[in-house]
This record gives sequence, structure tokens and C-alpha cells, in this order.
Amino acid sequence: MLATLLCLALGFPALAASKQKVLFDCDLAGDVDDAYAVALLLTSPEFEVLGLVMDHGHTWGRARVAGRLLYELGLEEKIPIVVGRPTPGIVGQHTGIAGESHQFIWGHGFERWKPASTNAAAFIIQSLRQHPNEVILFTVGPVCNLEDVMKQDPEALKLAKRVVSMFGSFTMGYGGPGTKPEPEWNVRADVQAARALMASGAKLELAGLDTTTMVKLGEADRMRLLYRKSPLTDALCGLYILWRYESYARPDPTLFDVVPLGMVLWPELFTSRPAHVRVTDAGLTELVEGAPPNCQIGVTVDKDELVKRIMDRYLRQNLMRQPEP
Ligand SMILES: [Ca+2]
Repeated sequence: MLATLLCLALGFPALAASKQKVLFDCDLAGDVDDAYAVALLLTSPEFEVLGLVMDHGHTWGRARVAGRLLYELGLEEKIPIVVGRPTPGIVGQHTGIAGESHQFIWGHGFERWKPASTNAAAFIIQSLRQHPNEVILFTVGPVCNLEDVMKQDPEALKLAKRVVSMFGSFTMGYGGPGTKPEPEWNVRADVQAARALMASGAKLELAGLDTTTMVKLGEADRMRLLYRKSPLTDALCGLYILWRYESYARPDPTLFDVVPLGMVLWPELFTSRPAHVRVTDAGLTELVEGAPPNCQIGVTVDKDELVKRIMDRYLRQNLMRQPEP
């Protein structure tokens, strides 16, 4: 606050603007979109990343991938990696605790990282209580950690400035416009936690399949990442190649998880509306018209412009670790 006042007094409005504090809760190394989302997070100067939090399934394996990524970019001392509670997951889908995805290989044997000493729920609570109404909490995986937060401190999530999540399917399914809504993975993987989030009273904004499932990374853009030859883009290309061995993978990955970040960085590319969302036992997110809103949902996205801006961030960055002295 003092620094901000000083900057204003000295007439440096640009310096006075402080970075937006964010927490990023993800299931990195499940589907591949988390990796692209983390890359956007790390290349966005608007953000101060308080922690990269691993959620759902084999959280330690995810953390090792995050550890190698931050190390290769020279960010391992700046951004804590927080390990969430391992969960059983749904067998055969995106790796439960018993199984690993091919992307886990990227982190195998990598030991030059240390997890934060606090567990995920305690870390999230501590961050929100230290900075009330200042932190944007992103979630781009099943929300098991958030359920733990709510059990330990039911008021904590209300202290987030915004909770912005890849979550749900409101007017269309994975097939895009014209297809029926279907249980979206982050909801279906832990319905109980998803319900708890909807009832949390947090300032929730949801990027469901309606604004995510059409956002794809085509071959021309993937080649541009390959030719960029930087630690970050090389990491994305390596993780993409490993991901392609998953049975569900298709050539053009869907960038579901970059969308919540895009909604905060570039709100002009989206339309949204208040809604009341109810989670069914099967993991459907039904809209209850006429009921008091419990969230804001994304309705439309300018997908081409979004991908263009994301690519611009990936290609312009120059993140790399400096040589040891
Ligand atoms: Ca995810």
C-alpha cells in the first residue's frame, strides 16, 4: 500500500498498478491442456502467482512435472508447488492414483524441486486469509482441494476476489454447438466436491464446454511452438507428444484450461451471464432458470482471437534459467 501511494505521489501511475495475485489449482499431466494453461499463466505479466497447486489423482506425479517445468524456466524459487491430497479418481480416465498418464514420464526421476511444506487446503486458506478479496483462484481440474478447504474453513473461499473455473457443460457437450450438455470431466470426477463448490457462496465464474470445447490448437500453431525452440515451448511440445499416446488424444488438443485465464486477461473476448447451476448425481450441470444466481457462466468466446493472443504470449516469452554462477 505504501509503495502504491508513493508511486502515485511521484506521478508513476504505471508503477503504481500492482500485479493480480493468483492461485492456480490444476490437474497437470492429465489431459494436456493444463500444460498450455500453466504456460499462459507463467507468461502473463499481469499475474503474481502465489502457488501452483496440484489436484486430483496422482498429485505427486503432477507436482514432479510442475517441478521440472519451473526448474527449466528458472522459476523454482519464485513459485511454490503445492501438492494436494491424492485421490482415487475414476479408473481408466485421466489417471487415478493407481495409474499414470504418459506425460508423467516427463517428470520421472526429476528431483531438483521441493514441494511447499504446507498441504494444498492449508496453503489456499492461508493465501486467501492473508490477502482477503485480492486473490483470484483459478481451478482447472476436479475440485477436491477446494472441498478440503471448505471442510476446514467454510468461509475461506468467500475471501477470494473471484473463483474462475473450467467447470461444467451448460448448453452443449464436448462435440460443440448442436450437441447436448453432458457431464464435464472436472464435475464428473468428483461430484460431491463440485456440489460443495456450487454451494460455497464464493464469487464463481464458470468456463464450461460452451466456451472451451471449440478452442483448439491446430497444426500450424503447434509447428510454430516447435520452431520457437525455447525451454517453455520445448516443454509444451514434449508434453504434447507424450499426450498423443493417450487413447483419447486427437491431433488438435482442446485448450479447455486456458479459457478461465483468458476470461480474466481478455474479458472483451467473452460474453457471460448470471446463472443458477445445479449439479446432478451424474455430474450434469443443469441451469435452473428463475432461481437466484449462484455463479456467472461464460456464454460465447472469440476462439480465433483467443488462440492468437495465447500464441503471442508463448512466442514472445523468453523464460529460461540463468547459468549457475
Ligand atoms: Ca485440467
